[in-house]
Amino acid sequence: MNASFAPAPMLLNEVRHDWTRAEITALFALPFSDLMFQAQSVHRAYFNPNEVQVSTLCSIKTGACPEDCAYCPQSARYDTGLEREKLMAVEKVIEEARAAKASGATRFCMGAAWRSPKGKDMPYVTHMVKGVKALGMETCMTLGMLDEQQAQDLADAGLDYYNHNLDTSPEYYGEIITTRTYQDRLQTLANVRKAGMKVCCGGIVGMGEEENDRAGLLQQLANMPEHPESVPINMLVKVGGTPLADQADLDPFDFIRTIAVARILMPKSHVRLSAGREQMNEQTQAMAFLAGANSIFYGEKLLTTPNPEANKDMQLFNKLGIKPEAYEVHEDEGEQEAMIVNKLQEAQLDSMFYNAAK
Ligand code: SAM
Ligand code: DTB
Ligand code: SF4
Repeated sequence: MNASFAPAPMLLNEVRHDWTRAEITALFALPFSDLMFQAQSVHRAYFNPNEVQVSTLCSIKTGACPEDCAYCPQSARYDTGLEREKLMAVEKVIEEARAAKASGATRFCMGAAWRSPKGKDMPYVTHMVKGVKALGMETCMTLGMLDEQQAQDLADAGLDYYNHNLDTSPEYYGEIITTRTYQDRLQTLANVRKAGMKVCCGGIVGMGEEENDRAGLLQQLANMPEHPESVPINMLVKVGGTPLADQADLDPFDFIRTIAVARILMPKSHVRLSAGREQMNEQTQAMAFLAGANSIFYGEKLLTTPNPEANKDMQLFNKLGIKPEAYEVHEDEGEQEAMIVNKLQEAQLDSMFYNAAK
């Protein structure tokens, strides 16, 4: 039999902002191989499929958050055993960023457990942005809701990205958060755009939502006037004490499908294989890269929960022939390239050592 199973050609160069729920649901319903083929075709039209961007997270203000996000270990409403901490000193944040750069990260993402920053916090966070940028890294922050002036102040300090997630579909949102509305989140995202920063916006899956909710989240993201440059897809990290601690696992194939559909809907965006990697095996992570994920959080901790060890990630990159993506507009690109090659070689040596010890 020699029938061809190539799907009908797609308009690969078209970036759309008018996706219907039915179109997105139809993508989710494709046979797995067909969905993966479409996602890979789109991915290869815009990106080198063997490059993955690496960011490191730093919790600059941990715990005691007044919001009630049902997934979050940092909400003051749930007893998760987390120690509350004050805002980290600017020098300490810069020191952490320096270490992240030395281990090969190109972007430093600073997160605070706030509903929104207070006036007194702004001078500290803008200094952090300036200090981290001076190291030659890209900067990202996630501090909760921002008004227009706060967004402008961060943009003026040189902040490259602001992360603010929609988390889930508008329909399911009320099951997860009651202390701020979907509209509040859209307003913050509009303020970030207006101030000229890049947007990092995605959500969490595995919170008991239905496939239609995952489609609804992606529809919201894909129909924004401009697609977020970065789209984190987090797998729920179940933390004891939170209302979602005993949530049933999402089937890994449903997770991969969400990544693939995000890739197809937002062809030019970096899709981030975000929280939840510590609980995933290498094969699931590799499949996420095949589905079009091209960014990860790198370093042993996310904000408060564990992430794979840096060396383990570099070993996985080596096995898959993946190279960390260099930061394009950077002056010392040569230095960065050398750092990345060095990290990959170190990981290779380590894995040889482990094999020898078997
Ligand atoms: N407090 C700020 C806010 O929520 O806007 C910023 C920090 S908050 C921790 C950043 C994002 O982390 C949340 O929007 C959520 O998507 C993600 N997140 C938090 N806890 C998580 C968990 N247990 N599993 C997966 N993602 C989580
Ligand atoms: C995002 O979408 N995921 C990151 C980042 N943006 C700030 C946070 C994940 C947090 C996972 C739970 C924790 O470590 O506290
Ligand atoms: Fe607070 Fe952010 Fe956690 Fe919600 S996700 S409880 S706003 S730290």
